[in-house]
Amino acid sequence: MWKYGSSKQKVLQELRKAWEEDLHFSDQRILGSMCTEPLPLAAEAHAQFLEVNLGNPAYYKGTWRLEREVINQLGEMLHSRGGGGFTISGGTEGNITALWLARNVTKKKKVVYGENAHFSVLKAADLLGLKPVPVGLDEAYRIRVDEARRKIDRDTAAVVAVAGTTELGQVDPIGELGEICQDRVPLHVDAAFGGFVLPFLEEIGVNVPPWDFRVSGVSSIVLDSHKMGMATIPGSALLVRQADHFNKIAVESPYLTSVYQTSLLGTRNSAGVAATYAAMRLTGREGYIKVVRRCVKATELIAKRVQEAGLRIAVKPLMNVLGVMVKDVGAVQRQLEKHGWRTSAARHPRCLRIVVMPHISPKAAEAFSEDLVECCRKLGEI
Ligand code: 0PR
Repeated sequence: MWKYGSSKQKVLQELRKAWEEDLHFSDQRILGSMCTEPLPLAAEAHAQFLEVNLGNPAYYKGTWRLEREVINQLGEMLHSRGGGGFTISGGTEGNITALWLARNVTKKKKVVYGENAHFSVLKAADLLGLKPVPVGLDEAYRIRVDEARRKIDRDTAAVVAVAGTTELGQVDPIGELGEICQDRVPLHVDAAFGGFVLPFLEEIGVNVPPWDFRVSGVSSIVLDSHKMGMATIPGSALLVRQADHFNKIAVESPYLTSVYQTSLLGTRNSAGVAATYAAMRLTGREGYIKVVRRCVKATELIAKRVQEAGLRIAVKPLMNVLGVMVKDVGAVQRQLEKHGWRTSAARHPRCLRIVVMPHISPKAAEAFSEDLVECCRKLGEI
């Protein structure tokens, strides 16, 4: 493959072929992904900053300023007062870094998390040598506070709660967990998905349970701009209440323009930072409110249609993730795929998982619910 170079035209043809084999959000058929089509301006910004490496910040003062502005804006949105943070590649890096910090600050050995947590928490535990301590879920698939209270002990390095669970978009009882953890154990909030949804739901007047830095026990929050932020992949941020904690993961980086590096990654994605900045500046709070409102409305429409047809939903959706209870999830997914729809499956509870991202128009949501009901009828689910 590599012996001789090819013509530009040939390479472009090969790329085109691969692109055509992929699915595309713009076809409005994907309801099984937490990502979406990035805003065109975000894509433009991404392309403009391809060579930048924030791992060597003094070379890139402009991009570094964009990063600071993104972090400050997000900090304000999450009611952080004087904390710190930096941009990262996604929820996985955020969860790993937050638990790395917690382990080094506390020097303890266990991580307590709900069975609704994203699997990246298990990756982090494995990498960091932390013992995973899972906690069961309540009837709404949120972490059980009483069980968590019992399982948090003097060896606990961190508790992980989720604001916008991957499977159902639920928010753990973070207010109550915060009271338990306060001044005792770091409480990390995984808002990879919910971070760009919950602040705007709150502004619409939805009763959102407390989850951000207003809960005084919360030590860190991760939120992804490459999900509901409509920026490019990889886009995310880790915010912490106490910036000096970063010293606990600092490594000397003598040949770079910074003396210490406190990020997991060395060469750091920076195009995603410019894209996040562009998406946030262009959209603004009002814009995100509109997007969130539209996605939640479409989710509610699907929930209504399937319930009218006699199907049960896992739990009333708070955000744009919906679980539909069917006996044979795989069979329903395969049938939907024949109509071109891509969905996914959840485990807690076992159900069809539908994520209604900004690329799904109200019309597409309507068409999807009709096909879903029809497929379920055909398969004897209703
Ligand atoms: N935390 C939560 C709550 C998440 O939902 C996710 C990803 C992560 C952490 C990890 O984030 P990164 O994947 O950015 O590191 N949730 C989705 C999932 O695993 C990600 C996804 C996105 C899946 C697009 C499929 C897809 O097409 O289900």
